[in-house]
Amino acid sequence: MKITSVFQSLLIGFVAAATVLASAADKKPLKVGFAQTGAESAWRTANSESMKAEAAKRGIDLKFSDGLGKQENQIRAIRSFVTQHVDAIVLAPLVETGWDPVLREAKRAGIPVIITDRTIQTADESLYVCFIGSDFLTEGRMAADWLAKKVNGKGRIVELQGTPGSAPANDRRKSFGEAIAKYPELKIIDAQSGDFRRTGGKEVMEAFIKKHGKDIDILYAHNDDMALGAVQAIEEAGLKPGKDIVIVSIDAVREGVQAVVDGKINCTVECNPLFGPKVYDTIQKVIAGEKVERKSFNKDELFDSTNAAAVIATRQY
Ligand code: GYE
Repeated sequence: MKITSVFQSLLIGFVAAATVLASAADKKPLKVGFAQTGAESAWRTANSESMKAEAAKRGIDLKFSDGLGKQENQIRAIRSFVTQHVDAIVLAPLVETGWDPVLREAKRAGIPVIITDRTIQTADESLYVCFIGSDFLTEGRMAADWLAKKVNGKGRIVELQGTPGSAPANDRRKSFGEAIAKYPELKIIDAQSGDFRRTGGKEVMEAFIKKHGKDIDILYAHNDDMALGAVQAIEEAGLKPGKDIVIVSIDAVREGVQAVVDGKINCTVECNPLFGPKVYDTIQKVIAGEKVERKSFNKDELFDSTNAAAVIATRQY
C-alpha cells in the first residue's frame, strides 16, 4: 500500500467515525426547560400535563419548573436552565412585564426562548423566537358579544378578574369592557381579582354579594375555576347560579362545560391548553434552523346551552 492510500483510508475511517459520533450526538435527547406559572387552575393542570406527556412521547428530556405563582421563581428557573445548557427554554409568563434581563441572559447563552400561553411586553422583540397560545382579546370579546345578546344589552355586571398584571387578565378585561361599552345599559358595577383560583372566586363573590345584594344580574369571570367558586358562593347565599345571576366565563375546562350542561354557568369561551405538540414541533424547527410563525394562536370555540351537552363526553381537559 502506498503511503497516500494509507492516509486516504485513515481519512475515510476518520470521517466515518466522526459521522457516527455526530449522529449519536443528534440522537441525544433534546433538553428543554419549561418555566410554568404554577398550578392555579384546571386549565393550568391540563397545560402542564400536555407539555409533560408530549415530551415523554417524543423522548424529550423536559426540565419542568413550577413557579408556584411567583415571577421570581420563574426567573430563577430560567437562570438554572441557562446553567444547565438546555437546547431551548419555554416560558409561560405569570405577568406581562419584567422579563427582559433574564431573557437577555438566555439570548447571550444562545438558547432560544419560546413564549407560550401568555404574552409579554418587552423593549426588545428579539429576546424570544415566537409565541404560542390563545388570543385573549378575542375571548373577552366573544364573552361580551354572547352576553349582550343573552341579556338584551341590559344588566349590572360584577367581574372576577385573573391574576393582576397577567396577559389574560389584562386582555380579557380590556376587550370585554370595550365590547360592552356599546350598550349603555350594560354596566360593570364592581371588579376584583380572584387570582384565577376557585377559592379566590368564591371569596370575592361572597364579598360582591354582601356589598351589592340583589343588584347583581351578571357575573363575568376570567376563568372557569373562579366561576365555579362563585357558583358555590351564589348557592350558599340562597340564589340560583345561571338563573338569578347569568354567568359567563372563559376556559371551557370539563367542569366548566359540565356546569353549562347543568345550567349553572350560562356560557364558557374555550381557551385550549393542549399545545404541547405544537410547542415541541416549533422547538424542533427552530433548532433545525427552519423559520417559524412569530405568533401562533389556537382556535377557540364557545359553549352554551345549545352545544355543551354534545361535547361533554369527548372533552379532553
Ligand atoms: O385561562 C386560567 C389560567 O393563562 C390562559 O391561566 C391562561 C389562564 C387560564 O389560570 O385558567
